[in-house]
Amino acid sequence: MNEITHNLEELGFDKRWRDKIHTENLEGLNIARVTAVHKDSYMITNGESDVLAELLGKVMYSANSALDYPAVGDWVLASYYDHNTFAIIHEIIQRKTLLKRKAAGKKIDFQLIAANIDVAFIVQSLDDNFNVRRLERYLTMINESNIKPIVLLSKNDLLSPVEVEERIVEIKKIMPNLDVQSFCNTKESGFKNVQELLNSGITYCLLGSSGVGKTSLLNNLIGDNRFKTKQVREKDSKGRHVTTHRQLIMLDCGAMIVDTPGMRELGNFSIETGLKETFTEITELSRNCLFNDCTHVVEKGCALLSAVKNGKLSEKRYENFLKMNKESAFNEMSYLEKRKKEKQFGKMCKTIMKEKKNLK
Ligand SMILES: Nc1nc2c(ncn2[C@@H]2O[C@H](COP(=O)(O)OP(=O)(O)OP(=O)(O)O)[C@@H](O)[C@H]2O)c(=O)[nH]1
Ligand SMILES: [Mg+2]
Ligand SMILES: [Zn+2]
Repeated sequence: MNEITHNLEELGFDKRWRDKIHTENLEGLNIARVTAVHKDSYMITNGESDVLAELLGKVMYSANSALDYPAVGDWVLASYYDHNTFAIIHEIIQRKTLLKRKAAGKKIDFQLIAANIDVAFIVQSLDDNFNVRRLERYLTMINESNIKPIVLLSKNDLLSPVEVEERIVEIKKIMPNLDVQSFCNTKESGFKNVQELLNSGITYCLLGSSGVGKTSLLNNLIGDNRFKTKQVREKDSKGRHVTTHRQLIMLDCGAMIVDTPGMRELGNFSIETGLKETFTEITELSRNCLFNDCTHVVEKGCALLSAVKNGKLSEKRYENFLKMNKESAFNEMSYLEKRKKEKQFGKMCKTIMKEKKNLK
């Protein structure tokens, strides 16, 4: 097992991480961080070089859900082969934070976005992408995992300073403690405020719809057009995602940043904490509901309904809260149902195998 080298430290590894490792036999294993996730393979780094890696078969076969697979940003224990050109991931070190959403479409499972993120930048562009309800959705996902959210409103060159301020006030009015800033990728001084937010040893990630300028910002922070962004001329690529996979990048200032493909759909489940923290005033208000199990829809003495009625709570915010709550409960139920069926199926297989054995 390697020492906590300077290289690992630069990637954010410290004693607190080391203390999380409980594996007894560490012989031949190295600490590394996942920098990219492809379909069946990973890129990992020990701070010196990036190496292609695969997951140990045993880990794969004992996986219960998507949560058991490595995500970008994960710390792992890996064995290196072929002069350090290939590696096998043996174990994921317990995560500090995890960004996850419901997998797109009808599938009820988690999709991992990134692990061990300290600060998440929610990027919305100030043109028609600006949407407070969508922002609440992202915040719920981020708050679920103890990650600090910062809202970055991009393309502020497209609006007048007064209009930009109006948008910021609109957010601040309902979420006064949220850090909200605007920036622009097209002017050299336009993203200085974002640069100033970055600290070495901290891992950030860029989240937001396709086309809001996440990769343009990353390129600006690197100071080089290293990653592909949408070209204005590419009219036919409208709606297509330019960034196709998640990747962790080390910046010169020592900060690490994960760029992600734009998300069209942000389905949620298991978001109880996230909802509580995003909708703090609703959580507070609901304590005054007459019934403990108030669903806040029709009940007499519902504090939320009366707050909406007398204008103390925005109706749209209240509706978004209910919608996400309902959606999460529905997905949660389907997920548990699915797991139950899988378990029953597993049991059935075992019984059949046993009976077969007994017949022999
Ligand atoms: N006017 C203006 N255009 C911008 C700004 N930032 C990005 N753009 C343009 O917006 C388009 C999309 O930018 P990208 O950086 O590729 O967007 P993305 O968020 O990475 O998109 P995906 O990878 O698909 O998720 C490009 O044509 C950029 O030139 C900005 O601050 N102002
Ligand atoms: Mg991109
Ligand atoms: Zn109520």
